[in-house]
Amino acid sequence: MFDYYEELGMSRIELLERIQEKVSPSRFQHMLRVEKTAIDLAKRFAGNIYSASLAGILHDYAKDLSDEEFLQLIDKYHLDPELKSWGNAVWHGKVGFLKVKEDFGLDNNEVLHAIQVHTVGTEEMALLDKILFVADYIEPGRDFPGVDEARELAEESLDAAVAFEAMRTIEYLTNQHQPIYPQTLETYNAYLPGLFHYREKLSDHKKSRN
Ligand code: DGI
Ligand code: FE
Ligand code: FE
Repeated sequence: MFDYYEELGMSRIELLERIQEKVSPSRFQHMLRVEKTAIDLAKRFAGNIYSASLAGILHDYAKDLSDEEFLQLIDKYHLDPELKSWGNAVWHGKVGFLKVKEDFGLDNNEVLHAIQVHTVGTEEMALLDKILFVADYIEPGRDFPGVDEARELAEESLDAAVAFEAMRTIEYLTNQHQPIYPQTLETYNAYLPGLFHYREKLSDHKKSRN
């Protein structure tokens, strides 16, 4: 773990204290687990460990803001007013990354972008975007049907894991009769071939062993 974050000009202890002031204890523990998982994925897929740490520890920083605060921030940051028709699930990433930027003076676009798209993904995800998106889904505290399959996919293929997560999220949201943010569908469409490709490779591999 890092003792000091140069870009923030603060120690890890100070950073953790600042985060704890803003989120519930259980949310804070989740953010620590996502950080650890993101670092593991960065090691596995040759990503930047420092960025994985920062993105992981900060990704849900805005999660406990009130709806009223988000609506004000959308105006303050001059974001598309259409965003106002969504809710916390979409806002804490799509608006929250700018709150991280403001509160910490963070200027690292790689990290900020990963936070921006950590819930809904996007068509063309950078390595760190995929690492955070998947780490958030598979961190060890998660327990829902399909999480073990997601963990297995993430051992081998980040693209396949991104597609699987987008697919399961869409299934879940439609079952709950919830609206799907269009960017979530774009992520699914863009990464689905990655899941097919991975599964074909896997079945070829099994055939060649038989
Ligand atoms: O913030 P976390 O709970 O750690 O995880 P997250 O940022 O991936 O958010 C997950 C929640 O967001 C989950 O309740 C489903 C919801 N969500 C994800 N994509 C969409 C969405 N909600 C709506 N309405 N539309 C989406 O496209
Ligand atoms: Fe989140
Ligand atoms: Fe999260």
